[in-house]
Amino acid sequence: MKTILVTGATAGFGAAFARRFVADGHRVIATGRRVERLAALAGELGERLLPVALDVTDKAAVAGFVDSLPEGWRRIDVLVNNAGLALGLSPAWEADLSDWDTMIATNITGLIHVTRAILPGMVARNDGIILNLGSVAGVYPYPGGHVYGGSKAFVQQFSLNLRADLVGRNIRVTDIEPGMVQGSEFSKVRFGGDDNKAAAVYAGTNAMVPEDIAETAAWLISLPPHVNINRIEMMPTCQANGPFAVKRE
Ligand code: NDP
Ligand code: 8X3
Repeated sequence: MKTILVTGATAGFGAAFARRFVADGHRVIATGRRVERLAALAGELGERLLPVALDVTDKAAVAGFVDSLPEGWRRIDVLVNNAGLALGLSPAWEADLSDWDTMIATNITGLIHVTRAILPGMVARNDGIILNLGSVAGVYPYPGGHVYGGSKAFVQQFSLNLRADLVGRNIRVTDIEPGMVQGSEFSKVRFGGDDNKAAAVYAGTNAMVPEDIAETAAWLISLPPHVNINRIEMMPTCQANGPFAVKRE
């Protein structure tokens, strides 16, 4: 049984990770800002789920997070850096700067602060797994992707560089890079709560679902300790990377 910290467990992938890990016999520290969602998850999953409010952009709370946990929960075997968001899809010159700041604060600064808070314990025990949620957006550019894609490219390179520091240690790091996933709140958040715009993103597709990503995470943490998957890129069969954009006169 592993103790698994999941950031952003109040919706989407994070809630699916929590459900899958508990079903597989692990314990989950489920975090996020919406405490009522965490309480509902605890009600659903029982005592192997510990709900703890955590805003990953709150640097002081992140720094004190491990010490704030109840005794018996402080040894974190697996960190799932899942909390993240995209805001807006307008072209860069029209994008809202505060949206850019929020994406950087959450997807980059939040993720590295959480990692920096959890990693020393893993190094001291010479044992641990870190799963970072990157994205195909960190590999393939698309219009309106600008800072979101840039933040996920950071997550990919940060993950690979962590492994460079950790070589020879029993600590694994994987960048999970999903493509189109329906059934989370990702597009609703991106479009400021507009359900119709969010639904249109997935109309007529057979996109992946959060449980597909949870299945992959469950497989990753079940691998023999000497096996590190550096990056894993996932798309539904209805999606592929396209040709270069060429503007012709
Ligand atoms: P959701 O919007 O459904 O879930 C995002 C989660 O992140 C929520 O639980 C939210 O919790 C949490 N979160 C956001 N900001 C913060 C914060 N400041 N502090 C703590 N938690 C925060 O999105 P998904 O489940 O789809 O996305 C999960 C991850 O996967 C993200 O990193 C996303 O970029 C990535 N991803 C998503 C894809 C998709 O198509 N859906 C594809 C590829 C990657 P709360 O608001 O309660 O704090
Ligand atoms: C989410 C996938 O393609 O909407 O990271 O950016 S995409």
